[in-house]
Amino acid sequence: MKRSTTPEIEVRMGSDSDLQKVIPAYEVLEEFEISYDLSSPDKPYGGIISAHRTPRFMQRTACNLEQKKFSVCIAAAGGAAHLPGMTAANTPLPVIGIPISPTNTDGLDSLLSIIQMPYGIPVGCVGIDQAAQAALIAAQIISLSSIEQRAKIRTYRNIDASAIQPAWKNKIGLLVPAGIELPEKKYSDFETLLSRFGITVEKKEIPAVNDTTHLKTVNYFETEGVRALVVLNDCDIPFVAREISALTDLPVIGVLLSSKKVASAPLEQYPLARMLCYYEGEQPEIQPPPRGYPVLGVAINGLQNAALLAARIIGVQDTEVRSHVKIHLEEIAEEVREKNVLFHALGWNDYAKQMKK
Ligand code: RP5
Repeated sequence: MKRSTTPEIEVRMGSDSDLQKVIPAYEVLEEFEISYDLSSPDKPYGGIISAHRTPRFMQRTACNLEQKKFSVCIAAAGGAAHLPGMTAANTPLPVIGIPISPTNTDGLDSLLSIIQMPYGIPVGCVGIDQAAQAALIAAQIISLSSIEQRAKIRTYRNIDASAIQPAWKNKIGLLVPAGIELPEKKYSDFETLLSRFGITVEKKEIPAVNDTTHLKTVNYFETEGVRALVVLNDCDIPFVAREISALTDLPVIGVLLSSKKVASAPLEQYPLARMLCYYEGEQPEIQPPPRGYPVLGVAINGLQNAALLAARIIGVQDTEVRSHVKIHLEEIAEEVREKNVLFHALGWNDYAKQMKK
């Protein structure tokens, strides 16, 4: 284990019963010699931290992650998996959630608890039990400014390592597969939100099914120096983000758009689960590459949180963007406080009436 007084990644899990499933994350971090956690006996960071059973410890350590110079937090939890979300609520760092499948469910409860975050507090969620993917994306995020480290990751993931461009623009790429409708208003809200963090976005349409255009588009964005890709998916084509993630070491954020309710289904047919993980029986062209699919999923229709997650990712290297993330967190807290003042001033009845207007 690589120890350092300023580790880069914190790995927290809700219970020691999660440990077996988290081990692949440690293995990937060690493979890339990335230091994690702080094991001082009085003030440890990382390890077993429960959002429910040790709420104050969870909150104190989450609040101090930035000051302790961590760059990314990986948080694993199962069942009513609140650890990633509550950690993200207390830090401006990107938080990657690993939904753990508890022994008596298939993990859909954990996935939904982690991914369905409300506006304002993004968590990037990997597939159920996909701990290695979480560590890979964490490695990708902290390596964006190091050509050497990026080459190492790309070689490990079987991606051409000779074609690395220094990713150094406050810009992201948005990939819209054919057949997925992105209303103009949603796009302009996304663009406006990103602009508050000093981040620009370029939109490109791509075919829904993988062909050479996918690689060309990814190469274009890599050359352009973007620092993350946001890829849209829908219930019929929930795997585009995964396909894109197989082509690049840029962090890929997957958003599932749906105008209808996403009906519950067996795990292997549930679009959110499929967006993040390969299931047996899918079309042969989407076989998992040797190192899987490092995709960070956000809530259904969570385009705004995708923007906020991208801002947190860019904020790892850019202190100005990080400051904007902190200001934004304060603003959304203030909005809730103001609503509560009005709620008490009007009473529940009139408050409900003015909400309908
Ligand atoms: C969650 O509850 C943990 O992350 C774990 O997955 C689950 C069960 O915890 P134990 O009862 O096994 O400690 O908070």
